[in-house]
Amino acid sequence: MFSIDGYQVYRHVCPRNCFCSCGLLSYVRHGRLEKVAGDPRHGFNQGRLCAKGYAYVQRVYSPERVVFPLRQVPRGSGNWERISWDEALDIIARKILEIKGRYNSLLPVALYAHYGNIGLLHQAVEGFFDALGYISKINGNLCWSAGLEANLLDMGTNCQPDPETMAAARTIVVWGANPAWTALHQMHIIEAARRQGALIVVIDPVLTSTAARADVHIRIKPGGDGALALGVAKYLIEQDWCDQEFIANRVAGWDEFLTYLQQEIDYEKVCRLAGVTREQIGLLAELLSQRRPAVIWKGMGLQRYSNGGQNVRAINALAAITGNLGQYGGGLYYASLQNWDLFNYHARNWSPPANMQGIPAPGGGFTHRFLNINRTGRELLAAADPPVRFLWLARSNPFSQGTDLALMEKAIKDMEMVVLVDQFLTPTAAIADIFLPCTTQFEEWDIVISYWHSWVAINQPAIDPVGESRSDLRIAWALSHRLNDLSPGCCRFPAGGEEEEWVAAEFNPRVYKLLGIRDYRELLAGPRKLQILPPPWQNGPFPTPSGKYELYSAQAGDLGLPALPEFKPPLSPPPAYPYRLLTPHMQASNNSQFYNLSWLAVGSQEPVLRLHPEVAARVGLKDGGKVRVYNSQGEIILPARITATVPPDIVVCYQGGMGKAVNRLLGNVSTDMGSWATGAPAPAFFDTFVNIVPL
Ligand SMILES: Nc1nc2c(c(=O)[nH]1)N[C@H]1C(S)=C(S)[C@@H](COP(=O)(O)OP(=O)(O)OC[C@H]3O[C@@H](n4cnc5c(=O)[nH]c(N)nc54)[C@H](O)[C@@H]3O)O[C@H]1N2
Ligand SMILES: Nc1nc2c(c(=O)[nH]1)N[C@H]1C(S)=C(S)[C@@H](COP(=O)(O)OP(=O)(O)OC[C@H]3O[C@@H](n4cnc5c(=O)[nH]c(N)nc54)[C@H](O)[C@@H]3O)O[C@H]1N2
Ligand SMILES: [Mo]
Repeated sequence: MFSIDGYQVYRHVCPRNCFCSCGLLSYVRHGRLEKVAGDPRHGFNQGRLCAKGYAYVQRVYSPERVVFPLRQVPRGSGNWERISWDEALDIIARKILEIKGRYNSLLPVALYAHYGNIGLLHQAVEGFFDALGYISKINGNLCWSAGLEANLLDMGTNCQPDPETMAAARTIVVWGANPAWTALHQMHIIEAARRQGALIVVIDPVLTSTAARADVHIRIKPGGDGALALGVAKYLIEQDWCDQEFIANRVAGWDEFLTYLQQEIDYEKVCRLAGVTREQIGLLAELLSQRRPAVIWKGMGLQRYSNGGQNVRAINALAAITGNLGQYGGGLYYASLQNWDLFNYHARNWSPPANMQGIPAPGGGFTHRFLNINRTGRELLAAADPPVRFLWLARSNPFSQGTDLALMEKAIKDMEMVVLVDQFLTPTAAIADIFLPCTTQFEEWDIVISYWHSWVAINQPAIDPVGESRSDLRIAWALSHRLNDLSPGCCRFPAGGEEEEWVAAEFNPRVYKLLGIRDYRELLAGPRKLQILPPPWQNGPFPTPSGKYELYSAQAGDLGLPALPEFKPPLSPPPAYPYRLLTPHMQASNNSQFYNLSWLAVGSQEPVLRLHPEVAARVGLKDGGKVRVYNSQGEIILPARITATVPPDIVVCYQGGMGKAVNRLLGNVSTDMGSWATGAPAPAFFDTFVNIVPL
């Protein structure tokens, strides 16, 4: 904390699920947060913020923010009444214990925790339930599983070069990402590279803000990326543009890959499947091999398909065979989990009391019952002996963000108690009995580790909790306290403590060394960067079974996947639903968050259906006219926005709009990969088809 112009200024870090994990400064006067700015000492955001960051002030004091525990009677009625924390915790603890006694098991208790806050101390939610016993856990995630698994198969790890070194690239291929909206501060680095002569290629079916800033926009057919990548690989080989030394020393499966390309890939097929031209194939091959170092950034949009993992593997192959892997200024980007692995996870790592039983674990002992997040509804319904009777939701808003919603609603009808910890009455709140209000990052201690860059920043509370809100950690302590009062020894999670000590407990000597500090409190003077050198894959073996980059992966074969990055087409539209519906991430929101803030009124909160002028003419729609969007899952009504930025066979509705869950239209098609890396595949969100009629 320091003082300036009559303000007390505190350091924070944005805990949203976002590439940037920005350093923040809060300006506080008379105990009130008055403004938020970027932390100039944070090397990634360098004092800048996105609009959402500045709008935090409005979010903290929003009249819609819930700051007292509430009970809804009956569920779904909107009839919420204020209750005390003591009452709320007592009701919940008694219910958990009663269920445990009735079933002689905690498996009827389920946890759905996602990425609404990625701070390490928020993992106390998982820690608390692990300390209680073996429960039913919604497993996997809605986000990046297919891409993570593809990278693991090819390279054995999910790490990437320092994104600041992208500034030294001569070619940057942004493949299925929209950083102008979703990774704002990386855009500054891309622009810096461009000023020094880098060429920027964007591969996206939509003319996005990122594509509009590029030198080349390749308007790929959705899910056709693998075909394009394999066409480029074939061209590279024909031109003798591959890095033969890298291939000879560092790559496994080259011969099998060559045979596959020769036998299965021809340019005509590639052009048809990917919707590209031969010139575009040639240009991409030339840039990646002749204009190095070249970066390929695989976005998460690209892998939200039933063939998403395979497509990521085909793209990875291009970076390997052109020798861009491990080259300073080049390489592959997706996510950097090497930094996540460094910390202690003190808040998360707790184990149940002795003698607890659960699902028999393969190696002996017991484990949780895991339910696939992409099929939450049907897996909750199918869970029997014992059934699921209690659900705790934290950091998650499945009725806006998830899939399989009609069945999830049905499954919840049979539950005896649903508890939601959040800040707002989200669409998910409708199915909750008890709402527990949580604090924001201005009201709690925390530490956030980026999955993109290597800056580490701390979060120091600047204001008292608003109303009676409590952090996820404090809620876990208090519930453990109440449970242990009622049934001594039933939960091993601590019943109280100091948040700051829990921050300290996440650090270890290795992290301190990499940060160049001796104590976490030094972070209060400014964020630090983990010094992880050299860039990944420059030297040494890949942590794969062969020690090489695996074009041919026997592990993939063992998982029932093709061993090579073969192209498998995505789903095609059935006759009744001729339009593919894309629902990517929005500029002015973070998933379902921020939609309710008027400060972000950039004309984007209200979801609209974007469609091509030809489609509008075909169905007889005017700009702004209401359109019914439907399929066998359900329907929603949206205003139409007519725009040639989307192709004629695709309609686009950016995800996450409060109250108008476009996800009602999503079925439960899965990505091809994800179970091995994260426990479950992710939803293939973009393999969704609809029809539209004007109203
Ligand atoms: N159609 C479609 N759907 C998608 C996607 C898509 O591309 N298209 N993308 C998917 C992806 S990539 C993701 S990551 C998911 C995101 O899905 P979620 O992680 O569920 O979404 P969020 O809206 O980020 O956060 C959920 C809730 O966490 C709450 N929250 C914030 N801070 C805290 C806290 O400190 N404690 C607690 N307990 N709660 C807090 C927020 O208020 C919010 O209501 O959505 C997925 N859904
Ligand atoms: N402002 C903002 N920032 C965010 C988020 C947010 O909601 N809002 N969410 C955060 C989270 S949780 C995530 S996972 C990331 C996601 O951020 P991104 O990685 O950018 O992913 P998406 O927004 O899902 O999709 C990116 C692009 O992929 C394109 N696309 C769709 N299908 C295909 C295809 O078949 N091939 C190709 N090549 N492109 C395709 C879409 O048109 C879209 O422009 O952003 C994070 N940052
Ligand atoms: Mo995500």
